[in-house]
Amino acid sequence: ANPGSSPAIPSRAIPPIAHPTPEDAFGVAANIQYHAQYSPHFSPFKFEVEQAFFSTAESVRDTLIQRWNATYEHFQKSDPKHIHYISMEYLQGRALTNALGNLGLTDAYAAALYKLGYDLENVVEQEKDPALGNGGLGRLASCFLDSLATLNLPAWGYGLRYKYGLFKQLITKKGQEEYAEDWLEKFSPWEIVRHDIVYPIRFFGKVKVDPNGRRKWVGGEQLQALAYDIPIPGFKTKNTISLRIWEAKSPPRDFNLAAFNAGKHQEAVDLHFKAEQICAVLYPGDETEDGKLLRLKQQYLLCSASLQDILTRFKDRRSQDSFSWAELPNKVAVQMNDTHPTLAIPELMRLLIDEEGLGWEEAWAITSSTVAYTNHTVLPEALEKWSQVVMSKLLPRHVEIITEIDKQFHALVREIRPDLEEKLNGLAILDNSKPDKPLVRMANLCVISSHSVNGVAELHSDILKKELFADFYSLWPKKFQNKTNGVTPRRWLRFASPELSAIITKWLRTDEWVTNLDLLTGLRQFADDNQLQSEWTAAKIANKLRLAKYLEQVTGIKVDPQSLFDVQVKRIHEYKRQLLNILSVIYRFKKIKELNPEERGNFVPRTVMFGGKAFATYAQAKRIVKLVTDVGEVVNNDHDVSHLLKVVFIPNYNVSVAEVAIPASELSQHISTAGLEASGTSNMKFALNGSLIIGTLDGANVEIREEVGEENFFLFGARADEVPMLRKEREEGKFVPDPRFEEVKAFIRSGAFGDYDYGPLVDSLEGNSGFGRGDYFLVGYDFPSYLEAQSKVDEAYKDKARWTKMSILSTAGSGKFSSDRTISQYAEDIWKIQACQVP
Ligand code: B1H
Repeated sequence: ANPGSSPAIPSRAIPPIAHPTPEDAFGVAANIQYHAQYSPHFSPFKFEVEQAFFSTAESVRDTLIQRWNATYEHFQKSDPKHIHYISMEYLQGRALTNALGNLGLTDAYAAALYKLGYDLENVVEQEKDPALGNGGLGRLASCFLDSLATLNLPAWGYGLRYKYGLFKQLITKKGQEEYAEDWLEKFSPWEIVRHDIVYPIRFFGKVKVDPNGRRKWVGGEQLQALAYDIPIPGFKTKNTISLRIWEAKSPPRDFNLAAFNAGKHQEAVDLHFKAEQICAVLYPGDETEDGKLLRLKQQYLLCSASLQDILTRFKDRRSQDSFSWAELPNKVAVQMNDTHPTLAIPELMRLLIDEEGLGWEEAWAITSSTVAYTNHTVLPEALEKWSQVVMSKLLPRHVEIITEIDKQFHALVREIRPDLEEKLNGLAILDNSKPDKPLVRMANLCVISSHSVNGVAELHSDILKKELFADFYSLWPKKFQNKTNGVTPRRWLRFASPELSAIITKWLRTDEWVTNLDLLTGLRQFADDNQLQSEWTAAKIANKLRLAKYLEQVTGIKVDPQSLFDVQVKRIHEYKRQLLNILSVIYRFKKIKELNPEERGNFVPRTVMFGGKAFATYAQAKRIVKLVTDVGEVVNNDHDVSHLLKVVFIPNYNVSVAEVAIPASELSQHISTAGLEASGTSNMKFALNGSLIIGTLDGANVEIREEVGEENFFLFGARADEVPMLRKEREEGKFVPDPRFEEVKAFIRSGAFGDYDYGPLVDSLEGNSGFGRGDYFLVGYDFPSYLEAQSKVDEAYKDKARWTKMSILSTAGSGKFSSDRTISQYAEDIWKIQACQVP
């Protein structure tokens, strides 16, 4: 038997047994009790809330397993083309609420738990948030899986089973501190280990030529990839797909018993430890370049295991006599989530040529019509470039293949576009411009080898065509596409804000919007209706109270639920400009201080919330976190100001925190330097939840503004096409800073926020040139227009009816930003796959 045989066609099958989850509360309660007793994880008769969570999850899992098996059995029979989404990151968030909601079992389980003495709300809080991603890119992958399942598309997600996800962030007097996030501390009830799905993985070694002239990679270190599957249920459909995550394991024979018995304990466990290290931690970079060999090993493990799995299943589904590899692109699509899984390209070539015996031409035709690439950033420091020396050692055969692809690319350009020949140095995969440090450019490999290259918002895709990949675009214009990101309306509206969802359903007279988000436009006609407005405000207040309670729990800070809730949550990065936000908060603080008590009465009270993690070695980002907390310390304890302004840093921002913060927000900040945020996806979640955006014309903001209406969007700042000119003017010493900007910087330098040295942070906003100096991200240039936009926010908030109308219109205009729309477009334009619904 094939080592990776699909579970759907075992040679000795067990008959499926009846559905074990009766759908009434008594039956559900009995099923939960059954698991507490017979799938125990704690001492007998213990049924604390933690055991209640695990038993509830296991009970729900019974239903998921049944649907899951039915789904892949159905796919197996129908043999449709499948999409395989390969991503180094997933930010799944908690699964219980989502699973119950998608299955339509929330009420039954809430009632059952009540009978057993628990509130569903408290039980779901027990679940650890698996944070196997850094930010937007990982969360996008998870939203995509939700949509793939809901749209009944034949799909697999592939990722890695990191033992430790993104670090846990603590905010202390020192600023951000990082701690290991052990999501598997006890275990995850959602992952199912597939002991029969194991593939060999090789590192290092060398390439040997056999007597027939065939090249083969041999020797080196060998280990194994073991599959764990996580069920992804669709909403109101039986279809349930898999997120398959790989764990690195040493081959069993490598536990050296002889050495162990001879007393060499260390030697014996070394190999185990070495293998386990590979998936120990999520690479903690977000748009930074770091942590070399281990990261490359992770990337290769993911690509090799996933492709071996994909090819094994493809072979299983073909009949012996009509088998043809040429069929692969008609049955298999592979999407690479950024360049992190680029090794899928040479690995597919290697498997086809070295293992299956295909010729180069045939393998190339198959590979390049199977793989597609999504670019998520234009930041130069995030464009992956690997050392050829390192890669040749770890993956010698792959470097041979990459070199051949590069050679053929050169020949092609010389043949069809001789005018581009002088640009070949920049377009090539292998960068040999620095002889002592030759590099492999992963993005170029992706563009050259993929049949489709897409950006994640219209502006970003335009920048790819006009700037980053302009010459490639001139070579292959049809390859380039846009697929504006989206978010799942299930998790981000239906479940995160049940109050608002109920109101929407009531006014639209249907809950179809949950799977057809364009229906939200139906709210527009009621935007002025007093009744809807008062219901809308009440729902918002309920969400604000929930967040206020949470903030008090985790920070001890009490906030005024009547104040304007202003939120900026995302990774901390200079280009995202949390600094612009906090500078304007400082300005606001100073102005309030200068007012007399009567004038203060006119001031709109605000609670300004920040959240997000800074890369552990990104000093400037950590200074920003520290500044926000220091400003909070001063502002929140100032008796003249604290009733009008509070500044809160929400610690450990993650999916679960987002689910509380976003529905409570009234204003949200998406204020990156134009041209640098590829899309953003939280902007979509906020708009969907009726939170107005203050933002620049960047990423998906551009499209959100078009959809919600420009009168419902607080726009400011330079446009992307102005940025290069502005930087140049600055270098020429032509920039004249606004006095208010100078005032705020001087105030920080004066030590108003304690004795921490903010010099390097303020310095970065001054001078005339250079990265990190000379205000590369144009905070100073955008500051005045930002303040002006903030004044408009205050004015608008004073008129409650106007604000509520804008909020309703924001939700009403958010239909485009469903990941269902995004995934339908990928399915049709790139993957050429069709729905295959379980009857
Ligand atoms: C995005 C990344 C990213 N773009 C490198 N690029 C990483 C790059 O670990 N690394 O090395 C990790 C992540 N992440 C984000 O993708 C964009 O900044 C957002 O604008 C976009 O919305 C999101 C999803 O497309």
